[in-house]
Amino acid sequence: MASQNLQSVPPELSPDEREREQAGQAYFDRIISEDSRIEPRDWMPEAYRKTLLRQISQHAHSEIIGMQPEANWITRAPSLKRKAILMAKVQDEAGHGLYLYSAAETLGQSRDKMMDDLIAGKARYSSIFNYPAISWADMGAIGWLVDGAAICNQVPLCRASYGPYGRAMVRICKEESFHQRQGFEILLELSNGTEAQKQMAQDAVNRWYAPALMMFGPPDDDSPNSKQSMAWNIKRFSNDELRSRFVGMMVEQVKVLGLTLPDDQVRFNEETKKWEHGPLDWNEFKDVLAGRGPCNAQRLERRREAHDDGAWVREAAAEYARKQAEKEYAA
Ligand code: FAQ
Repeated sequence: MASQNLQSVPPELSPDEREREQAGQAYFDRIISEDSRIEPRDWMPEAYRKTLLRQISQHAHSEIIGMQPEANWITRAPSLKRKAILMAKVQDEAGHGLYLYSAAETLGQSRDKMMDDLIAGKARYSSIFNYPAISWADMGAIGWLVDGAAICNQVPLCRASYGPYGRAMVRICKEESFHQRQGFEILLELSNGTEAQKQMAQDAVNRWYAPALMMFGPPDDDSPNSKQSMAWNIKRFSNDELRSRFVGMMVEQVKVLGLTLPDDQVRFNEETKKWEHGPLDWNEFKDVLAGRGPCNAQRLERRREAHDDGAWVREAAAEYARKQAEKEYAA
């Protein structure tokens, strides 16, 4: 692999530049083969930088857009305690977005550019956030299933080969674990409540289950990025592998909830030692990615409004920074 990469060094470079590129590539290959970390100032192949930027910026956008389905319920939380918890959770998601935008910035992309791409509808964010949250039980299902899937996908990313990404993921995963527990607890309380409350919890699980499984991305044979991302130690497991682990976790937890998964084909395959699930509607997934999900337009519109509403904050912060710099210069 290393020799293939060396051959890809552009021939038009001067001999000095070529030598530097080759030394950089050799260093990069050694770090990856030792399962160690690449840091922002290290030489890295352009394709590695672009892959990271793609994944980290999409991830950051997901956290920010992902605030919307739950923020929608803050004013309708059933008690003051629930309201305080939900507000804290939504704020945590904003924090995750900020750590991730900062990690992406170390790859040479400005946050403004990333935000512009999101608002212009050019950037991806997780498919899951294009589904509506229509009852209070959805707060439970989002915490349990969506944060649960996020943890399953993101714990291995704590070992991602790019230092700033892996380190950001450590803190994010700790907070996501708390989020999952609070979602589980909402569902547990509803499930142990009246028949109507239990039904509301089951309905939420029924609606969020398949979209949560699709969060892991397309099946392995339809995942163009996985192979290279795994060779670079960015992703550690394939999309299907993680999806199967997630199903295995949920199948046990749902029993404690006294609810069921809306999938009668879940089973542990003794031969492959993997959990299997029923078919997923990948056409629906493609539609959501193409902008035709139930809430795509609404999510982007809300993001644009929030961006416009925040213009005065950005202007004030820039002005404050300018005045501080002026003071320092004068001192
Ligand atoms: N949604 O070749 P692959 C959260 C795209 S955070 C939309 O398999 P890759 C916390 C993919 O980008 C949730 N697009 O791609 C929270 C690629 O398109 P591109 C976000 C998707 O990168 C909870 C194309 O399909 N988590 O939930 C999706 O190797 C509650 C081909 O796919 C992360 O971002 C999808 N589900 O694997 C917040 C984790 N799946 O870019 C608020 C980090 C695939 O070539 C409330 N990311 N695509 O145009 C990853 O682990 C990976 O990027 C995957 C996709 C696994 C998502």
